[in-house]
Order: sequence, then C-alpha cells, then structure tokens
Amino acid sequence: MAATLESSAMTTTGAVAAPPPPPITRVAPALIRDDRLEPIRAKVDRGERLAIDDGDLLFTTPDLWSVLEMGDAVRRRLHGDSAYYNINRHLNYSNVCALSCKFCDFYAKAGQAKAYTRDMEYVRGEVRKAVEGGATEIHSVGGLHPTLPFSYYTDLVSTIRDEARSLGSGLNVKAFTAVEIVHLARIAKQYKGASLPGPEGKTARRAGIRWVLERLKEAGLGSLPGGGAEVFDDRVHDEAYKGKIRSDVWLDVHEVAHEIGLNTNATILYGHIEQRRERLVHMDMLRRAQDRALGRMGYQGEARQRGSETARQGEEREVDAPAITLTRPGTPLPERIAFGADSTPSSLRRSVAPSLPPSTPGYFQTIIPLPFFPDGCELEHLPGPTGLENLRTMAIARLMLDNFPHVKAFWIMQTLAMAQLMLASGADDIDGTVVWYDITKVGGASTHQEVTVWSLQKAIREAGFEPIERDTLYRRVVRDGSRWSVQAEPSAR
Ligand code: V47
Repeated sequence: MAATLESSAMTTTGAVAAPPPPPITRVAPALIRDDRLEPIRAKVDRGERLAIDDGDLLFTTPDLWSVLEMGDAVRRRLHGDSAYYNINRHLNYSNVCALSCKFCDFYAKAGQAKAYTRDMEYVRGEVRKAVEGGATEIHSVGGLHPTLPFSYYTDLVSTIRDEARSLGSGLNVKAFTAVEIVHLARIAKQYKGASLPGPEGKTARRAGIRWVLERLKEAGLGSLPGGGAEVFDDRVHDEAYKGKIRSDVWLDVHEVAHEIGLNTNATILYGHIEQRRERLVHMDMLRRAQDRALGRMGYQGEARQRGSETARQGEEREVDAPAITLTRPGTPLPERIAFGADSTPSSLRRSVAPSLPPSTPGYFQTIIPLPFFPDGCELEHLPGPTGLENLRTMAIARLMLDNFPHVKAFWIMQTLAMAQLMLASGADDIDGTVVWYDITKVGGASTHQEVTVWSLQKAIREAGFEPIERDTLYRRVVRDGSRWSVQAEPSAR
C-alpha cells in the first residue's frame, strides 16, 4: 500500500501534534489483470455506452475484480455512498395460474390443496398490517387466474388504496407484471386483433393494454413491478415459459405504462437455460426501451452508431431512438426531472407531448437481476448460478444499463449477505422488509421472509454505505413517529 508519512507538525504553543493517520487507499483486489478490459474501462470512465461485444468480454474475462470495480465506479458516480431500501409488503392475491412455466414453483392449479385466491376482506386486513408496519408500498402480483373477472383487479387496487387512505397512508400500489396486464386485457375483451401480424396487431394490442392500464391507474395503481420479463429470447421463451408473452409484448406494456405516466421496473431471470449472450441482448433491448422513455422526458441522446449493434428480435428499425446515457458525469437522474428538483437544467425539463396527461411520462427506475432458483420446479436438475456469477451479472447489469438510474439486489433472492457485496459492485438498492414472499424460497425459507428495518440498515452500514429509506419512486422518506412523508427532492445525486 502506498502510505504517505508526514513529519509531525509543531503547534504555536510548541507542543508536538499527533501525526495525521495514514490515508487509506481503496484499490480493487486485482488477483488477475486482463489488459483487454482497458478500452472498456476508458468507455466507462467517459460514461459511454458499452457494446454487446464489450459485455461478452465482461462475462468471460477471468479478471472478475476489475468488472466488479467498474460496476462500483459507475454506481458511486450515480449514487455516491447512498444505498436504498424501502418498507414494503408483498401481497400475492392468487397463485392459481393458467400457465405452467418450467422455472416456477409458485403456481397452483384450481382445486389443488395449495391453491389460494384472496378476497377483499383478506386484502383489507393485510393493508392494515402494512400501514401499521409503516409500509410505503404494497407489491401485489399473482398467477394468470382463469376465471376472475376484470372487476376483481380494479377492486383489488382500489381496496388497497382506499383502506390505506382511510388510515392516513398514501402508500404506493405497485402491482401486476406485464404478463398479467395482457391477461387482463384478454379477460376484459380488449385484446381483439392483437394477434394480427404487423403494425395492425401492434396497434390493437397497445390499445388493449392502454385500456387496462388507464382503468387500473384510475383505481389507484401507482407503478408496475418488473416481473415476467425472464429472458428476452424466443428460443428460451419457447423452451421454459411458452405461453407467456414474448419480449415485444412485455416491452409494449411497459412503454404504454410510461406513456401514461407510470414508472416501471424491469427484471432479468438468469442462470437457467439461457446463454450469457442472451442476457446481454435482453439488457440491450431494455436500454433501447429506456432511450425512448427518457427521450419522452426531454433527454437528448446521441445518434446510434450505424451498424454498431445488430437489430434485436421483436424490434422494428423505426423505433430506434438515440442512445441516452445517465452514467456520463453530471447527467441528472430522471427522478430529478420528474420531481422538478431545482438543479435540473432547464434544457432537460420535460416537454410533454400534447396527447399525454399533464404528468411526467414514466420510465424504468431499476433493473433487478434475479438468479434462477431450481428448488421445486421442473428445471430442478439445473444447478442455478453461483455466487460469483451473481456478483458478475449484477456488475454487468450496472455497466450495460447505462440509462437505468437504479440497480436492485433483491435480498430475498440474492440473500442479504450477497446483497451487501453487490452494493459494492453495481447495486444501489436492496429492496425492502417484504414480510411474506412465496414466489421463491431460498435455502428452505418459508413464506414468511421478513427482515427488520434495523437489519437492512445494519447490512447497508456494514457494507460501507449510508442507508436511505426511499419510497417506490425513489424519493427520500421522512418519518415523524408513526407518520411518514416524502421529500420533494429525490434522494439520489
Ligand atoms: O417474474 C419465478 C421470478 C419474478 C423463479 O419490481 C424466479 O421491484 C428465480 O419480479 N427462481 C417475480 N426467480 C419477482 C419480481 C420482483 C421481485 C422483487 C422486486 C420487484 C420489483 C420485482 O420472480 C418472476 C420470475 O421472473 N421467478 N420463479 C425461480 N425459480
């Protein structure tokens, strides 16, 4: 270590002052150095977009520590030493599902002993408990229930919102994956013509999606979670989750949500039958969608280099938007623009298109890499990813998704111990208190998977970061006894 020794200074009274402690230099534990990473490091330093081929090298280099260190550098540029968590509850309204995805241990068929569907009395009870526990968010998803009417879903959302309001809480209802939204469009008979080929089908399905999202928003929907994306690849789709919507439809749902002013999240479920290259294509498709969302907010991008990327499946050339990076030093994060923080340059203030409601258009807030857990599902014979693969994928998500403000290490699936390491390799968020979770049960966990605020804060501090409680939209939460509010100034940067 390059410690500097300075001579003791004499004070005015003639006493000898204690020498200052030697500085601590933060260096990556470079066990192996791969000089091929240097051009990537230069791009990362300049905040330039990485190509899919750069991602290939990041996945294959033996110099893992440099990859983690670059992920950390970008994360610190965006968020300094802040690390976010929230107080939330998951409420799965039903596990009954018409699909049978091979990676899923959650679904049940109607009539099976483990099948459940919650009624509104149950939902109200859960909301009361959530509000008592100080939750700022309820995250609600479920299977594709074959018989529930559309009104069940609007009732679910308005029941959560109204029960919380009656108790003085304005918690955010984050509900329904893109797959569920399309299912709702079908049961509401708003999906006619959606399977037609070409632009006609696309227009029809987007109209159906918009119809559903507008009604849910009216009922109190605050944002969309990131689930159901899996891996945007048709081969993987057909082999592991045939019957689910494909990538183009998942992206349509999120784009329409953004257009009507809802923020959304995105996931990638990795470590099963996909190739690493397919993870990179997935990330590239997400960042292209985010380019469009940020463009709607008024960000100016850089014209894409011709031929630098190949066309992605399910995407049409004409929707290619300029590449916008948030990782360039000094670029404001979208939450600053959305909440009108003073430091936002006026050139980046949003110019709302006339057709949009008078609210800021939405965008992707966070990418949540989800490691595949084999236990109990049809793909149980697969080993699932290792800890180092999880760390690497987290760092690569941070590096590739240069226009996503946040990267979340969902502690339930990553474990709290790994989430601590991830905070220093790209992630800036570890999700929340959760309480009940029955989609995955890592290491024999039960459905009750709760962690206290104290444990989340301790984990974050121990990892060397400052815990910041955020709401669903990444605004800083301020608590006064049992009441909470959000600061207009977003927590980041
Ligand atoms: O869509 C299902 C995944 C997702 C398995 O938006 C599995 O803030 C691993 O999307 N192994 C649901 N993963 C979880 C999700 C989520 C979680 C936390 C926060 C947010 C957010 C979103 O879980 C599903 C699917 O991709 N999943 N089975 C499995 N065996």
